[in-house]
Amino acid sequence: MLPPRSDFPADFVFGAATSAYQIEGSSNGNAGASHWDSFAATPGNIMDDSNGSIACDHYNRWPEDLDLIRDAGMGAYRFSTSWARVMPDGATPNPEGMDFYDRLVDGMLERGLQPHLTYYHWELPAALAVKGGWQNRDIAARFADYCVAVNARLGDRIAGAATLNEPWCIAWLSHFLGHHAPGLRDIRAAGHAMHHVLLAHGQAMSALRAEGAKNLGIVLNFETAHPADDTPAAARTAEVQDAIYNQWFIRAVMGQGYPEAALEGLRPHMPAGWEEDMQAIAQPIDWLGVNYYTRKLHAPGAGLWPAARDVAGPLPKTQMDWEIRPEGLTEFLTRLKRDHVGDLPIFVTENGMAEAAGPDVTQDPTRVAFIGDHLRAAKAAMDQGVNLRGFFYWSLLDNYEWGWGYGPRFGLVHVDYATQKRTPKSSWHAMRAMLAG
Ligand code: IFM
Repeated sequence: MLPPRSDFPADFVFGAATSAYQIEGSSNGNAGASHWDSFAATPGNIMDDSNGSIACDHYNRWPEDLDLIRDAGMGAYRFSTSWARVMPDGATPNPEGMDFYDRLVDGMLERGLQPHLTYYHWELPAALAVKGGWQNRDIAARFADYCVAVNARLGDRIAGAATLNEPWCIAWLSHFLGHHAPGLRDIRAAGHAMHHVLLAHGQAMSALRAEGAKNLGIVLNFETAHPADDTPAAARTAEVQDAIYNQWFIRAVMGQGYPEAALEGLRPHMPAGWEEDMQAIAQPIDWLGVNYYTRKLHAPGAGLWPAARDVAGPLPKTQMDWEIRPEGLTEFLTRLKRDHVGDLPIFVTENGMAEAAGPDVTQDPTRVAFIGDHLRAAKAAMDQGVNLRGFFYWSLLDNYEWGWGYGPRFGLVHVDYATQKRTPKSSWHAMRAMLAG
């Protein structure tokens, strides 16, 4: 059961989110190769050996997809531009790629949808990846140039823009844990990427401001880090994980410096002179995007820093075994207000769950309950004074779930990947009923 629309202010934004590589089909329209194409082509990286070359064929089917958002009664669409589509070699604009996003934004406006742009949701051009990608300091200037080029084409029509989606995934998950492109497990690579991703954010913010771009922010992901038991060692392990995941990025962006509990392991592996970049990183933002899904239980592991291992928790789980814990959303929103952003506008830019399709693909009762519980958790934070302005469900469509391939289904709308047929699920109907008020 979803809460009534009237629980939220009239100008509260309800929308759905997607990202380019996960839905467009990277083989469409002369996009350049990205590091996700090569990561997916490497044996053992993707559970079902799939890639994003076709995905949901959104490149060709976008009018139908935008209709689905409008027909659900939503007012906004959070989408991303693909760097590799817009600049196949990482630097030279591709008119065909720019034209696609131009049509897409016009299509949103024609349907009364606010376009909420994310500049980077992970498809780094392969040409930049081979030069070291996020390990190479030069990426910051390249990223700023890319943002300026996209802004020059779309900036007059978008409602707001985020530089990056989930820098924890871009840096830590991809360079330390090895689960995402480029698939590295190297602490020095991670230390460099953890810093350069933020430098890229800061330089892009400055460059976009110089162009007169408005309503700029960043989207960070937060995951509750609890100790697996009540020993001091487990508490310490969770504290380090919390620093890496939940504090590193927001503290740097807000000018609060990197957390010591993460620096203690990363300091020797940071790029030379990183301290001098902290001011360039801490550019004022107009809003913060919060992605929230789950919590993890952390226990001390054997071996080297950060010597942690995850322990399965007792709560109900999604198709990906992620614990469902709505109160974590209230906790993060109130914590962000208290410790980092004060009254800055916040959007929940992603929240959702993977639920396997049953014999009747339209039935997703667990997702309906999930959305209702998380909307109530968001409202609870607002009741405690959090300046929350909107909620975007992840995701509009079932899509390519990165290393998990096409198995997990996050969509309000089912996608039959063989036929590309879209079928709204009961969660889509529940959202529509709620928004119809
Ligand atoms: O699918 C991803 C998305 O690309 C980024 N945030 C989390 C989602 C679910 O894993």
